[in-house]
Amino acid sequence: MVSGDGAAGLPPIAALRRDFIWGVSTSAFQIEGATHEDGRGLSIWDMRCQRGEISNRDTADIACDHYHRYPEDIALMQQLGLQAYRFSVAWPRVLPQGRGAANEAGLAFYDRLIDALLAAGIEPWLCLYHWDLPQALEDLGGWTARDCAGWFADYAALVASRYGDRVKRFATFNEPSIFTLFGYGFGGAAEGAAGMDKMHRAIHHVNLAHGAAVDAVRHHAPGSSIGAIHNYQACLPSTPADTQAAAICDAYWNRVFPDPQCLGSYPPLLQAAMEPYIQPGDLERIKRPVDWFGLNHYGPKYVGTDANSLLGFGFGANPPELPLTPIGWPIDANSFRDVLLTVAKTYALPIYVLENGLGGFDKPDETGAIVDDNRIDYLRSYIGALNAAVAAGADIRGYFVWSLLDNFEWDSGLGVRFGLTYIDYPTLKRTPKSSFHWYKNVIETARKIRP
Ligand code: IFM
Repeated sequence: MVSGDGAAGLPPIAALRRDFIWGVSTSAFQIEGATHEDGRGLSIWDMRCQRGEISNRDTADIACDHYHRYPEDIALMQQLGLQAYRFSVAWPRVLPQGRGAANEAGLAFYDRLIDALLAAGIEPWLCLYHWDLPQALEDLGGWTARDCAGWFADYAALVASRYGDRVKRFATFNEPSIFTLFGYGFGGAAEGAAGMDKMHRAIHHVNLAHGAAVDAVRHHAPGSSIGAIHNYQACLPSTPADTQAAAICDAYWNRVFPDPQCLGSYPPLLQAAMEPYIQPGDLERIKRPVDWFGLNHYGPKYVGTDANSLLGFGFGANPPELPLTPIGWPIDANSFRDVLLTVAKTYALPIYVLENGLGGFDKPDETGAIVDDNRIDYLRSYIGALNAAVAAGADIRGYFVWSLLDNFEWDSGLGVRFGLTYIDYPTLKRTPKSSFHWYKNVIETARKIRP
């Protein structure tokens, strides 16, 4: 155990393990840029950008230009004193058509990245899928096609056999519930048209893909530590009349992936909806042994009944007393503590918090400094809640801030900023924000007081 309570402005960390891992997370499409370089294929998000469906008609063609500037970004990670860095591999960069011939130039980029991380003493955590499905596969039905599970397993095998000598932490999917819910349920994302049949199919095929990828990674990268990353937030009724809507939201948002993956069954509320897609042996194919539970958390969701939504629910009013982030997300660190305890109890796996952070509209002040005290306050209270969950018995082994850099925030484009580092998009200059220096201090303190 370490003791950091009382340090000025720092969160309580006394309950954390000695080997607790401090990190940051990013994803390929959001930071890499170079979307047309070195043989990369197109993804469904390139197409959404090309269709002009992103706020301000932004694209991720350059984003943070991490593809070229990764040495500078690793220097920032070193400055932070990070132990680990979670990134994703862009499937269309290494397999431009999603399957078939691999792209050596794309594979070589991740060799360079991984080697540079290891040389800097930072452990690479590799996520296979952070939403950038190759468009060539979308043309064949994407996640609504059962074959997509096999395409994903082949891709996982390629990645694990290429990097498994150096990478020991693999995640299959980042937030599968978010891209299936928003892609097919609400119908407002890159996966295409909405429809309940499409959504349930996609959910089941992503679950099958997860199970197949776990097996592929175990086989090609023996000894590696494998998990999936779930966006898990309390789904609460906006009014007493919304209780059922909130329960359905909880089943889709929080449970429809981890339940079959870790417990071997779909949540009871969705059992009937999922039944038509389940073939004999599928639940065994999905529930493959994993080593940890990756948890992304931002704040509770208040849910309202909505007869006009395919799903029967939408987002309702937040309680007026709850503070909001600049982009309107509720801030409630106690809810984070409760979610951590629920996940620890339900799935009985070691937990790594692999995303947590605050989205805003940060701007440099007249001196050029980016003072984001609101982000520091948020992170401090959430790390404190994590410490409280550990003290109450949850096995939590690491915490990763979203994100190292401001980046392409999906439909919101480049306008919404989650970074510890400010990106001036016209020049691509990186400037650490106040929160960067604060997080560095948290990590330094935690590591110093370890015996
Ligand atoms: O930017 C996203 C990330 O890609 C997935 N989790 C939530 C973040 C903030 O919206």
